Amino acid sequence: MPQDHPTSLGERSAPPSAGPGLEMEAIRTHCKQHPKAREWIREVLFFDRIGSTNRTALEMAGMGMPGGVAIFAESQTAGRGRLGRSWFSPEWVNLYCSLFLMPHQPVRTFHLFSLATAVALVQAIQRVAECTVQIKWPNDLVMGNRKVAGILLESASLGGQTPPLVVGIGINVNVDEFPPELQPIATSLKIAAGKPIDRSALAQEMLGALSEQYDALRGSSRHLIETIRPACRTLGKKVSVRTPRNTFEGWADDIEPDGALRCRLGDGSIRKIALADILHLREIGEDAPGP
Ligand code: BT5
Repeated sequence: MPQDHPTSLGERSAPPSAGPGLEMEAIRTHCKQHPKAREWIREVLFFDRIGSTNRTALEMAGMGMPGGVAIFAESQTAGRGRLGRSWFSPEWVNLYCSLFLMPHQPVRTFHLFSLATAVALVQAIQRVAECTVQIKWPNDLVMGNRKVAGILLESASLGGQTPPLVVGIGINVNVDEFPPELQPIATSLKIAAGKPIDRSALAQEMLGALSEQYDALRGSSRHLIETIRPACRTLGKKVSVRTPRNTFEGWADDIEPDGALRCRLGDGSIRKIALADILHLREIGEDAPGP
């Protein structure tokens, strides 16, 4: 059994002086009472320390457990980002959460959950921290040029059954300091707002907003794409894009109904980058020239 097997769930030590722990009952109650959250999340689990909330969520899926679970941890020892990168996860100050879902939607639409998550986080952060964050397509939330949150979608093959979807969310809420390599590129809501942010309130708002956005995905993606456009910092920027096949530069023009980024190249041709294909996107930082 892995050390952070779900049977140990709910056992938490008293929080240290770093700050109060997440208010488990308040978050669970909010989920039960929220009209959409109670459809999407039937159980909320808490750990003091875990390897990776995403890893545990995938293990639960692999064991055949039913989806609809939100897993929170106060710290992660092996928090992960995309493509084998790591996620800095200091204890008791931030939010680390994974949702283990079994969406009754075609697998090809799973990537839209990444954009829906980004929109929900923008809304929740705006409401609780009163800070404006922007989306850097496809999975970063930024303030200025600094990253404040990241999203990691993972899935697994369960032999013929509908695959599970794990949505991992890391938000730098009240962390004051970063390791040297992150100092130039990361920030937290507390640093931006100049005051500590109520993590439990943010967790509640986040679960409600996520459920509403996921619910809206059952219809068309039109509303999601319309919502994301004004919040997406990448649009209108010159970008350098790396995919498994090539690297190129172009202007980020728009987001397609399937979530792909539409880029206009120097020769006027259009290239669409699917959410599944993006390895790296760097904004070159010029505004798009007029038509
Ligand atoms: C992401 O990856 O941005 C997705 C991060 C998802 C983290 C959550 S926490 C809960 C759940 N459980 C997990 O194990 N993971 C998820 P990516 O786009 O690959 O960005 C990773 C890069 O961001 C790293 O290579 C660093 O440069 C930078 N980074 C690492 N930790 C950071 C932090 N706390 N804040 C800002 N930037 C960070």
